[in-house]
Parts: sequence; structure tokens; C-alpha cells
Amino acid sequence: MVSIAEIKAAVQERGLSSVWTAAEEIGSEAVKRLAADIQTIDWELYERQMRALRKVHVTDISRIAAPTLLPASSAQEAGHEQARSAGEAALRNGEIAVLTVAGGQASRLGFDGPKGAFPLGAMSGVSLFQMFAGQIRRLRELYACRLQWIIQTSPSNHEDTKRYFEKRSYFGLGLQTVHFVCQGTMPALAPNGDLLLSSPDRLFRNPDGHGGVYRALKVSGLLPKLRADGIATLFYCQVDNPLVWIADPIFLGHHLLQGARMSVKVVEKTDPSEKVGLVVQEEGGRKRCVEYSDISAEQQAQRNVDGGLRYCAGNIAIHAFELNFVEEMAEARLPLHLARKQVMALPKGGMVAEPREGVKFESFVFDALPLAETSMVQRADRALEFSPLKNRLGVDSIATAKHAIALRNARWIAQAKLQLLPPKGDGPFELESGLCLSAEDLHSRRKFLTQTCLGRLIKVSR
Ligand code: UD2
Repeated sequence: MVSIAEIKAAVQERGLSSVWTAAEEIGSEAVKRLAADIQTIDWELYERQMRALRKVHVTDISRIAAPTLLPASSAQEAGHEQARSAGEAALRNGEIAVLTVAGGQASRLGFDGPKGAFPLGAMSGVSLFQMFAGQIRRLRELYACRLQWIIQTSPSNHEDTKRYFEKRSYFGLGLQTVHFVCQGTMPALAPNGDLLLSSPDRLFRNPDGHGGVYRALKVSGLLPKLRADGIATLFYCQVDNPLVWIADPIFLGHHLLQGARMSVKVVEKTDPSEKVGLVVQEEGGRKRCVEYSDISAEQQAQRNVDGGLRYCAGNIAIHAFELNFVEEMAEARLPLHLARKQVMALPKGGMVAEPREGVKFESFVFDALPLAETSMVQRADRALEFSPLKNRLGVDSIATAKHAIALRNARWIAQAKLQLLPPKGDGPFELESGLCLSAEDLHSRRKFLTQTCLGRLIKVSR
């Protein structure tokens, strides 16, 4: 047990003693509570935060090249067959689990609740979580496996997310196979490095970024359990991409056949101002992802002689991981990314939080990419696999995501040659969550389908 005096000494050593002022004014109990909070500070991390604060951030992209991209899984490609067999075998053998990061706030979406609970289904209003759960159910049916689903939450939405699933009986997936892992936090700092307080007896912290998932998995104790269940590979995706092709067997197969430790799917970036990070290759062949904010507008606009963008591999945050690699990354010191923002924190000498300048620190999942000795990069067909839901209106919004789902459905319906009854009124067709994973899968179910909701919702007849 560390004494308050020792905690105070550690704080004083770093010139941070003003952090006690408000708590001391209230009394010894407040000081104790604050001391308990400060005791959890990882001072080595704090030193790294300070170095990151002082460092002028420059990304050296002078010696990078565009990586080799495998064709999209939807492309007719001879090399895909072997990969599909390998990926399907891994699914059948129960060697794959799905990991979805859902710890972010849905603030840009203006939605009060976990982002995964956002209702996006055109007719049914099903949520992102339900769409994902449907795919997982279908994968289980097709590959006769127990496919487990790990969902990363954050302290602000952990309980709400769990309750959301409990209330809906885990969408029939079973409590034992859906795991919620809560990410950690990092203390935010004032621009001069002072600790910030959200109240007199509490540090101001923010979630540690999606890169916190490595540590969160380790701390949760889930990794040995997954290993004991025979899982060797994780399929990773973000909760805000309703088009994600969960556990795409061709992607997983290429990852496995190449002996990759971490793989990534990318879309071809055509608009230089599009806000996606870029996957690039370093000398020696390792890949890394350069965030859009780290690369100048001029660099992003550089073009090849054929007119295409020089750096066009847009990271869509879909990965495959070797489980051992995830465990190693839990111990790695991934770079810290800074966000200078107004935060609700106590002003110096004050007792009540108000907006003030602060610096939040996060780590990013893709910063593990250069640490992978082998990695594979595959193209994704943007129209079939990527439509991020970030904003209420405008780009990457509710309307664009719904539209992308409708277009993808129309494409699948046409390819599957379904004989549908003409629906009433306007609006797109919706495919019931979990109905199918692809046009071929939809075709295989054509004899068991029924149309409801004015003929626009296509379901399996039961
Ligand atoms: C991310 C990527 C961007 C591109 C884009 C694709 C970063 C910095 N940028 O953009 O390169 O791939 O996605 O859609 O990642 N999350 C957590 N915990 C956190 C923060 C985020 O779980 O502490 C989750 C969040 O719930 C979401 C995902 O990570 O599912 C992406 O988070 P974001 O919306 O903050 O990322 P964004 O839009 O900057």
C-alpha cells in the first residue's frame, strides 16, 4: 500500500503539486480519493506524454512506397480459391474470432448511446450491432462453428452496451460467446503538462484510443481463454462500418497463407481530401499507416503518371491478427497521438469544471502494423465493403450509409437473380439481418425467402 506522502512526493518530483489545491480545500477525504486516483498513474507513460507534448510532430514520408495490393475478395481471381479454402477451413475448425471496436463516442452522429446501437436498417430499424450479430449467426450456420465475438467498449459506454445486448438476449448468439472488453483510459494534460481534474478529487481522463484494444484484451484475461478454445486469428473491424464483410474467408485465407501477423484491407482513395489514413510501405517491406492528419495536403495530392493518386491505399480499419501478435502488442509502446481540444476540466485554483484547453492522448490500432514482420494488404471493393457512419449529415452520414447498403443489396439481388414481387411505395430493399453474406449466399437461399413491410424487407420464411 503506497502512502499519501509517497504519492505526494511522486507528484512533487514532477512539479505537479498544484493538483492537490482543490481537494485540500475540501478536506482529507477528498485528498484520499484524489491520491487513490493519482496512484493509478503510470509515470512512465506520463513521461512519454510529456515527450510527445514537447516534440514537434513530423512524419517522414521521404522513403516510402505504395504497397502491393491483393485484388478485392469480390474480384474473379484465380489466387482467391486457395485462400477461400484456407479461410473457410479456419472458420470451420473454430480458429477465428471476431473483434469489433465500439468504444468511441457517437458524438459526431449526435446519438445518445453506444454507436453500435444506432438504428440503421431502412425498414426494420435494426442497429449496427444487430447487423453484425446477423452476419455472425449466418457464419456460424455456414461453417458449423461457434464463432466468438469480442466487443471493445469504453468506460463511458461499457454498461450501456452490455445492457443493450442483455435486453436483446444477445441476438440469439449466446452469452458465453459474446465478450465485452472495456478499454483503458489515459490522463489528459494541460498544454504545459499539468494534470487536469474533472472534479477536485478526480483526474480528467479519456479513453486510450482503439489502440487500447491490445492491452484491454490482455488485461481482461480473455486471451488465454481464446487460445484454449483453439482460436489463433482475430478478424478486426470497427462498429461504424455497416458494410464490413465480417470474417471474409478470402481475406483471412490470404492472411494465413502468407503467414502474416497483421493484415489490412484498403480501399482505393480517389479524392485526396478523403479522411482515411494511408497504408504505405517502408524500405525493407514493412507496412505502416500514415494518418490523414499527419501528411500534408500537397503530399496527399501527389499523383502517378497514370493520374491515380500516388498514395491511394486508404485504411478502412479491417484487420486480421495472429493472436500471439495481439498479445505482444499489449506490451508494445505504441506511439501517442495528441488531440488538442477544449475539455471540461477545473481551471487552475477553481472548484468547478469549465471548458479549458487540454491535450488528450490516444494510441491507434494500426500503429502495430510496422511491428509485424509479415503483413498482407488487400484491396476492398468500396461499394461492397465500406461506408463509414461518422456524421449526422453530409459525408459519411446516416443517409450515405443507408444509400450504400441499399446499393449493395440491389447489386446482390440482381446477381442472385431473385424473382421479387413488385414492392409498394418508394424505398430500397432491405435484407433481413443475417439473411446472407454475399450474392452467392443470397442465391442459395432464394427458395426460402418472403417479402414483408410493403414488400421491401426480404426475410427467410419461417
Ligand atoms: C478512423 C481511422 C481512419 C479510417 C476511418 C475509417 C483513426 C485515427 N482513423 O477514423 O484512418 O480508417 O476510421 O472509418 O483511427 N474507438 C474505440 N475507442 C476509442 C476510439 C475509437 O473503440 O478510444 C472505435 C470507435 O468506436 C470506432 C473506431 O474505433 O468504431 C473508429 O473511431 P473514430 O470514429 O474515432 O475514427 P476516425 O473516424 O477518426
